[in-house]
Amino acid sequence: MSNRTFTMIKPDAFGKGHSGAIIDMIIKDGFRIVSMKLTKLSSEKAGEFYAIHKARSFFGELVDFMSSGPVIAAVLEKENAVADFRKLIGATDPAKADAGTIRKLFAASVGENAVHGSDSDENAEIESSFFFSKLESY
Ligand code: 3AN
Repeated sequence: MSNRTFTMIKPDAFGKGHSGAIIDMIIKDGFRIVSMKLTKLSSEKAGEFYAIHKARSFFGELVDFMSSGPVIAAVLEKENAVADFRKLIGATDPAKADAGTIRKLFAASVGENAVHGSDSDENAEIESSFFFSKLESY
């Protein structure tokens, strides 16, 4: 899935009412929304999504947080999507994120950091399939 990435607006940003502003930034940065949905992860599903972090000390905290409220999942399209989107969201730790990035503007901490962005084309595809069984393009 070249030129596509996967994102989630996390429960902190959704709960604080930042979803509209974040989606606006994504569109204005030139991404096309291929698919999008509002959903809520069970702790089981959140654990599955973040299975790669299972051994990390923050895993339990991450699963609890990601299943604490609704998320907006989306597949986005743009040339160089994965890298460009990581640039738009900024560093994992909002304190280290560049000015004008989504995490700098809307994230509170490294744990509650407003948005997810895939870190490779391969993971973008795996993560998209986790939420969308069939991708329809409009
Ligand atoms: P990114 O989301 O920028 O790719 P990763 O892959 O290192 O960052 O971490 C995945 C998620 O795990 C982060 N988005 C964050 O929510 C959470 N996380 C990472 N480090 C910590 C930490 N030290 N404490 C709590 N949560 C963390």
